[in-house]
Amino acid sequence: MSKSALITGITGQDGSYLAEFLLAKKYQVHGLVRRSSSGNTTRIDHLCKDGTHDGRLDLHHGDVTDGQALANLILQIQPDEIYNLAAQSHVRVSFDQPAYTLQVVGAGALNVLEAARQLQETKPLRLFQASSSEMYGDVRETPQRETTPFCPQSPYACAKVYAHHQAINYRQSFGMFVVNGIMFNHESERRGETFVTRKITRAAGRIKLGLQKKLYLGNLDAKRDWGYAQDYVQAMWLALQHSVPDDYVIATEKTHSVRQFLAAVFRRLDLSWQDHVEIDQRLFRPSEVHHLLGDSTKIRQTLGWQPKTNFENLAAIMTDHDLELAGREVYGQRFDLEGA
Ligand code: NAP
Ligand code: F7E
Repeated sequence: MSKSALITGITGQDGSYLAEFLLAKKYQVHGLVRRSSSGNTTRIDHLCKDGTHDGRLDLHHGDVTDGQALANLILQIQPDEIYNLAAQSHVRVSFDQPAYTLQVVGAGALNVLEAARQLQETKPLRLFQASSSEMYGDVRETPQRETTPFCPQSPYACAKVYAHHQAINYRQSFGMFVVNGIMFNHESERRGETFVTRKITRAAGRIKLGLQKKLYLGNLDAKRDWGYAQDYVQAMWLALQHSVPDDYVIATEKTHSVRQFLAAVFRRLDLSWQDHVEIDQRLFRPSEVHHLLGDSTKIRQTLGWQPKTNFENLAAIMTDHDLELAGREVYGQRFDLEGA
């Protein structure tokens, strides 16, 4: 019998790749989708076409802040696995909407855990909680590993710390199979356009084709351990297939600055970033996380996971994708790098 999984946050970057990954493994996939007055399913629309995946994708309206409805849904669909990816995931925005971020990221995770606990009374299940390298914040050691103390620097990171500890608490108190994946930054051509990597690749493609002139950025000195989202959803799945639940750092073990990402992208398009980038003080954060670098020894040794996509390839994949997107704005059809 095939397994079933519920993905909260299925319309997001990771949720859409995870849905593809699980469908390819013949799972029955359930996705929680927020009601929206305009389309929020663009990343998964290709999975929803009639006849694809033998009807193994079911979407359900819901919201992780609505605990009762969420519990009803989980008891109804009885998933073997739950991936809690739902979040207000933008760190800068969390300073403007701290209480909302706490509701979704913190209380939302608690609602998922509590619903899973109710289901576990009649059926075993496994739960992945999307934890974040932002929890390390003002880092206490480098590289950061599972035992590194947290020092969060934003409302988002504080809420993730809460969810992380609740996940451990449910594992210890109720014997539940709950895994925290402490994921370092991971990007893709599906990354939201206000995160720095995608903001850069979108702008660079448009600048190359004369659609815009300037790109406004904040702190170029921040360093991140950047990986590719498709590699990270494989890690999520692997973590739930292991015999015991545990917490894992998921990272590439390489760090680069925003400036280095910027240079890689503009170089690929034969452009000079210095001609186009302006620093806007409004894009600096009230409190910055300066330098993140993960130590993923545990997941590499225990689960055999390793990332397949390095920093240069990530920048290239995103740059080429967004040049083509800009090309469609100009030509309304497929556009190749060769033609740029
Ligand atoms: P994302 O693209 O921002 O997607 C977030 C998803 O959560 C979207 O599907 C969004 O729905 C949904 N969502 C937001 N509020 C919700 C609510 N109240 N109820 C139900 N769903 C809600 O994020 P991502 O990059 O895929 O990240 C996935 C998870 O990993 C998040 O928990 C994030 O915090 C965490 N994480 C990400 C990274 C990273 O570098 N990407 C690193 C560490 C941890 P809409 O489409 O309707 O907005
Ligand atoms: O910022 C700097 C900014 O917003 C990266 C989320 O997925 O990863 C992500 O959080 C760095 C920061 O991602 C701009 O100050 C400069 O130092 O792309 P970001 P993030 O804050 O690292 C973690 C692991 C998560 O868990 C989160 O959910 O880039 N930066 N100039 C800028 N950042 C943005 N967004 N925009 C700028 O113009």
